[in-house]
Amino acid sequence: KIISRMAHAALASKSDLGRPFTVAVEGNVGSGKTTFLQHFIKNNNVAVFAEPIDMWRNCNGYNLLELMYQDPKKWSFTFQSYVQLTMLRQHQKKVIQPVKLMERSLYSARYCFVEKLSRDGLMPSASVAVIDEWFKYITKYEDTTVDLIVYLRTSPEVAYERILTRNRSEERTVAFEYIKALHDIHEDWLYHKTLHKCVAPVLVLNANLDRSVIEGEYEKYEPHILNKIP
Ligand code: DGT
Repeated sequence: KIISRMAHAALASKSDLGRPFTVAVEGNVGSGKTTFLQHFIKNNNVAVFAEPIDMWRNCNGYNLLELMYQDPKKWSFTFQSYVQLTMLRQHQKKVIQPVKLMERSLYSARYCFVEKLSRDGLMPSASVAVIDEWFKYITKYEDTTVDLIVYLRTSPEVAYERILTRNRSEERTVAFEYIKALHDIHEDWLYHKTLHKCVAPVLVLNANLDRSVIEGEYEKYEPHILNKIP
């Protein structure tokens, strides 16, 4: 019994030391997650994982992101299945740094994007059920722990303006109504906390600020983000 207790304690301390403080950066499409991540790239204590969008654009030669926007009824299940796999891989990546910063997570894929597709009737409930079974299995048996969510909070107008300016080819058909609805879902999940489970404490940042001042805002909250607040 004593040995088993010691083994248990050793395991517990290993996981305390071995798991990085994991931060998921969330926010609407166009909220500035990429700019936020760039701010931390030069920090040696932080492992930064950008969203696997290049993989979505080339899955064995198929641009799934484009297919999803072109014909969501036909392709959204395929796309979300692949998003779920690529996000799982991000969660699983081992790092040597004490802090792991991820752009989005398994959670926003399910709680924001699948949610929206489901509400719009673009993903049939049988497909949502299959995504959900995978989601439950993965989050039960894999370590997908998030310690902090940074919510880059924008107005839908600002997010939409940034999408128009960056002019990503797959997003040319995105309408303001879609961005507004996604905004409301993010708000209900991370701000009002009325939708789905909030898997970690949420740090809300004003991401409407202009690029020239936003760096200062990020610096102000850096100790929280890097788990330096006792
Ligand atoms: P940023 O830097 O805040 O402007 O970030 P974005 O807009 O580059 O990144 P994100 O994740 O908000 O959106 C990437 C594209 O993928 C966007 O067109 C929305 C689309 N998308 C559709 N379904 C999903 C999903 O389940 N997860 C993610 N992440 N993106 C999805």
